[in-house]
Amino acid sequence: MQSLNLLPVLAALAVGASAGSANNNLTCSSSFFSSIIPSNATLNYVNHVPQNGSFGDRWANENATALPEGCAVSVNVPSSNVTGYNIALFLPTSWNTRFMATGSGGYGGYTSWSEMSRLAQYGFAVISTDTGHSSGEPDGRWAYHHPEMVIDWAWRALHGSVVIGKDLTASYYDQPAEYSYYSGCSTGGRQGLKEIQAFPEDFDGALIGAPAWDISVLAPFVAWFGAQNSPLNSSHHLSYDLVSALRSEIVRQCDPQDGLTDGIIMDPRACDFRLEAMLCKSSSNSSSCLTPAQMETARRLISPWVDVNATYVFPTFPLGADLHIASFDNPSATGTQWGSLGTDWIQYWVLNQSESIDWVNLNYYDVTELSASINPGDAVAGVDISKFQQRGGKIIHYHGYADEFIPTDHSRNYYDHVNQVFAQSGVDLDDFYRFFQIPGMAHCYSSDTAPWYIAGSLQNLDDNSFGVPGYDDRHHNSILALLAWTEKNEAPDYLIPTKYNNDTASQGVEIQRPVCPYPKKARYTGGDVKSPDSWKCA
Ligand SMILES: *[C@@H]1O[C@H](CO)[C@@H](O)[C@H](O)[C@H]1NC(C)=O
Ligand SMILES: *[C@@H]1O[C@H](CO)[C@@H](O)[C@H](O)[C@H]1NC(C)=O
Ligand SMILES: *[C@@H]1O[C@H](CO)[C@@H](O)[C@H](O)[C@H]1NC(C)=O
Ligand SMILES: *[C@@H]1O[C@H](CO)[C@@H](O)[C@H](O)[C@H]1NC(C)=O
Ligand SMILES: *[C@@H]1O[C@H](CO)[C@@H](O)[C@H](O)[C@H]1NC(C)=O
Ligand SMILES: *[C@@H]1O[C@H](CO)[C@@H](O)[C@H](O)[C@H]1NC(C)=O
Ligand SMILES: *[C@@H]1O[C@H](CO)[C@@H](O)[C@H](O)[C@H]1NC(C)=O
Ligand SMILES: *[C@@H]1O[C@H](CO)[C@@H](O)[C@H](O)[C@H]1NC(C)=O
Ligand SMILES: *[C@@H]1O[C@H](CO)[C@@H](O)[C@H](O)[C@H]1NC(C)=O
Ligand SMILES: *[C@@H]1O[C@H](CO)[C@@H](O)[C@H](O)[C@H]1NC(C)=O
Ligand SMILES: [Ca+2]
Repeated sequence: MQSLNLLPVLAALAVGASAGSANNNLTCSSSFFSSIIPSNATLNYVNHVPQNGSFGDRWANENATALPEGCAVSVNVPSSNVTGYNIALFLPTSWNTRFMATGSGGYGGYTSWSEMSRLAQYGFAVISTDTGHSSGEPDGRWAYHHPEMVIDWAWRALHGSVVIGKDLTASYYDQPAEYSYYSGCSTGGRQGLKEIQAFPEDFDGALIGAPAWDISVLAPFVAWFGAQNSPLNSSHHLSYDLVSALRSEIVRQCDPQDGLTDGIIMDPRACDFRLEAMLCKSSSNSSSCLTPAQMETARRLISPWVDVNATYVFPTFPLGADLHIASFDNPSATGTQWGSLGTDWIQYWVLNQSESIDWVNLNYYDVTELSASINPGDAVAGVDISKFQQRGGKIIHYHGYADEFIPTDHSRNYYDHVNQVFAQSGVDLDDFYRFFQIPGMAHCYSSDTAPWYIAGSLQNLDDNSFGVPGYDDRHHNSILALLAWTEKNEAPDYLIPTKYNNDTASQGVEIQRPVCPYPKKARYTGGDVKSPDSWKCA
């Protein structure tokens, strides 16, 4: 007889205290799943996984460890006469009666088993899809002349996986999930918003990290950004080291402007940054100052992209973000591999050509307009999410305020657009949708100085700890915040990201500081700056 065994974190939250899988006859077998999958689908495998098990399949980017006991299932579903996608499903024996879907990153095609494990440990029945192809995240070549594959990546595979995944979950436990959730970051964030807008019945709550929601403009922007710093041999080019020096100067000037010199820029938009400080003088150290031609490049990198006839095209990265994506033509740069996010998109998704593009001299304005008008795969998440709101859905949306791949203002623009949609109907966004900017956090995770960890998508501590050790409550753990809001209408008035020493939970907490729902900001009220009690949202 299987015990009713909810995880302590859910019990502490008093969410679903009466819930739990009551079914003592779980059938983790191929014959069972063969009889319940869609008639056009194929069963890839069914595997029982023991407590603390490892698991992965051949579509996984990373294998899962620390899985609870459960059933790992995979199904291949044809999506057109030339395409199909794989669904990975994990059904924990000790089920919390909830369904959870997760997404992918970049143009990647893989099953996210490590992410699934982090979610399964709460007791969720969890799914992930390879989105119908196999590739790494910066690699967009597979889309060339494969419009049906692009549609699968854009939305079809995830939506189909959610619908089928919920059905299989209900059959397996002999009862439908009581709530359905989503957690994803980057492309995963876009996938979540796309679902909310196009299929509002799929989820009751969604945790959306740094979404690439308007990928049709974001992707050309990534190439445009690098082109501003090209070609390599031009007098206006900033070397990798000069890009580092620019960031150091930004941090030097902006950090104290929030009142505390603590290595964290609380509000990059409020910083009055004087680029002139970097101009080379006769006394300057030439390896960390800029010539007038380089000053112009630097100015472009830290300003929004404004093009012909003063048209605003795209926001830039917040002051204090790593700007090395502009060095993507530099073989020594860490950003190198990510440049293809922009150039592959233009070449293979928009222009559909086999010859490479002259990305340095491209007419970016025109190609971006073309990209937006084609909107490959209909991937862009629309801003009318009123059906989701009417169903009572909840959204917690967050974005690192030092994101180096997707400008934080891209999220803010989404939120502001949604606000405009609802302004006419008198709906207060705070009642169902809250947006948090996390100072110092890079793309989806990590910071050297700032608290960043909220157990969000792709967030993983160095010791693979699960949840927010020592602080598994709705104020510190964004998954629990989403459950509390959706199920008990306890809205998140703030979240408290944590930075553990060396990002290792067993080494203890280094700093915690609240982040506030936009447009509120965390204000220092006195006391230990590393304690969340010294701050309040205002
Ligand atoms: C358990 O499930 C199997 C397969 O669905 C079914 O054949 C069997 O009768 C069930 N046993 C009980 C005790 O419910
Ligand atoms: C879980 O498995 C790992 C190896 O994958 C092992 O190092 C660890 O000690 C195990 N944990 C428990 C609680 O059994
Ligand atoms: C996952 O584990 C399997 C079996 O141990 C192994 O063959 C495979 O390479 C692993 N996959 C990854 C992505 O590490
Ligand atoms: C296969 O079945 C699934 C589930 O019913 C459906 O979503 C999908 O469109 C079908 N595929 C094709 C190619 O018809
Ligand atoms: C696939 O279906 C489309 C119409 O939906 C048709 O034009 C095309 O020829 C078909 N391709 C194959 C390989 O059957
Ligand atoms: C930069 O390199 C290109 C191609 O290698 C060459 O045509 C051009 O003259 C060079 N420009 C400068 C300023 O050296
Ligand atoms: C010049 O700047 C570089 C890079 O910041 C630094 O490594 C070097 O020590 C500086 N040289 C002097 C003389 O200050
Ligand atoms: C810019 O403005 C001029 C003058 O109004 C107009 O002729 C031109 O078409 C505009 N260019 C674009 C790309 O919109
Ligand atoms: C490239 O192919 C896509 C998908 O077939 C199509 O929508 C788009 O219009 C094509 N691009 C151009 C420039 O023709
Ligand atoms: C990080 O770990 C190292 C060695 O394990 C230790 O010396 C150092 O104090 C730790 N850093 C912090 C901030 O605790
Ligand atoms: Ca500061």
